[in-house]
Amino acid sequence: MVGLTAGTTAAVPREVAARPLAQVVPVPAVVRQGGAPYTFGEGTVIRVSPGAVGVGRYLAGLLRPSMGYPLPLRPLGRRDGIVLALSGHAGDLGDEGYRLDVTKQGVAITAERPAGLFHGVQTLRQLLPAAVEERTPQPGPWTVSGGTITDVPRYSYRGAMLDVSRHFFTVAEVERYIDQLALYKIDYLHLHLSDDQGWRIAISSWPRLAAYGGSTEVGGGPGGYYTKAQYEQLVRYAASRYMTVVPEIDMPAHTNAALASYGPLNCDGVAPPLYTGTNVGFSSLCVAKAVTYRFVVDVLRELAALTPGPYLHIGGDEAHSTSAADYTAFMDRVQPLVTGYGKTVLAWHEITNAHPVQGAVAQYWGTAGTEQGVVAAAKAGTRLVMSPANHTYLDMKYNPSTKLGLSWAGYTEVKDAYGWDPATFLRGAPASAVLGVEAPLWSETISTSDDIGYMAFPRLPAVAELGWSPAVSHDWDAFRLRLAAQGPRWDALGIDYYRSAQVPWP
Ligand code: TNX
Repeated sequence: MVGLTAGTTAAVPREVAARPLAQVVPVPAVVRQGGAPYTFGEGTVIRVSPGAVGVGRYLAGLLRPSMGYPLPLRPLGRRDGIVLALSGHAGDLGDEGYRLDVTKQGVAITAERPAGLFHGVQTLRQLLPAAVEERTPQPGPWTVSGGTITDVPRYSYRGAMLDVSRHFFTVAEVERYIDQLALYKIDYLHLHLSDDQGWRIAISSWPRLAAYGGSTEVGGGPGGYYTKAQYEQLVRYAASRYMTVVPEIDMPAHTNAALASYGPLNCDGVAPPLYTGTNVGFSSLCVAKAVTYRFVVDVLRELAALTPGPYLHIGGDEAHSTSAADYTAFMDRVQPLVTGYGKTVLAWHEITNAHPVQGAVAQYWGTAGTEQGVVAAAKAGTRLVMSPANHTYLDMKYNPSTKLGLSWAGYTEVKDAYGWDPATFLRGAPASAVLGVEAPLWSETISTSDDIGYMAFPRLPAVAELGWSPAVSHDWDAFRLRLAAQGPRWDALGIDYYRSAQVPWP
């Protein structure tokens, strides 16, 4: 169905037939292929309900440069062209589901909420030829197969994490990743804002955190940090893609950048030097000192005020330099501060060694799936975001010759990223405890947008599909074919993806 057409100079092969409606990642829940296809033209309009203007503008912005059509926005009326309609009543589609109907007259996307329309638009985008992603006029034709898709997510939390601490990423670089994630219906962006190597968010009451603690990164580069205005810009940009930012301040370990910025935070009162290496587990806040909690209160208060989303992530991982008693005391004292600011506690799964507060969410990053403390906490009501490192860690090397990345959790090919079930991975934990999945990208070895693209693609779409598509649709042989069809799209988007030999790229 994809063929090279003589005379096409574009790098993207011209597609000569409309693709099947199921050739989408994540695969939709229900697909009924049939009936006449729709072909965009000079006269195609985008009809929107009043609540769908934003999504309509976004769709027009995606399609106009490559199609070269005016695609004006119009109010709902005749059901021709592209229709983005909010149903206005609660039903089976929920907060994020959508229905997409393709007939000879047009493409109608219906949802209960704008987020559902937005996800439907991503499906429509993937049903169009890859050349639609180019930013200059392309030949077309722009045809979508006839039929109906009804689609709802398996999990409400489908996250991606970017570590902006080990290497700093600019607002533009993060926004670029947000756009790439949106294509796969990711709805949470977890920003790892602090670690030993850098503090990346301005805190007014403790200004040296960013000004000094943010002044370097792994390898000794200049680092950087987000001003409050820049962070708010990221939050807004993510929201425009129906994505919620989850900010993380990692505590009590992974805190060298803070400890270097303020001597009094150290038990001996002496600030250590900034750190630009890649070891973990050597730093700890001073659990016994009162100033530690003044610091935590100020940081969480300012971060909560900047963050409209429900979660504050407080880290809690790899506290190898904090005694078990201190760890428990610290986590138990800090969690109520988070809830006191009206936020839900999210933390790495070691929090289950302390006492997770009511409503807390533990992010599981183990590899074995047998950690009994986490299982017990899940049985007692702690909810789980699943990020098993040997399946979802986008910083793991694909194979021994991958230039970027680490390998402590094993080499992770795309088949490994796809080959697990979030509901059963942690054996003995109730499936109902699982809130969703997340693919973290740690950045010890990652420093550019190209690096992000290479490590995230094609594995991020694999994890995204586990988070969105129904468990019964899980099928590696079908997935790899759908994934293969994404390759030309990534080429058009300028994503330097890993051309895994496991995938039959066109
Ligand atoms: C473990 S997983 C870490 C990070 C590292 C990562 C590298 C977790 C919660 N902590 O500090 O960056 O491994 O893969």
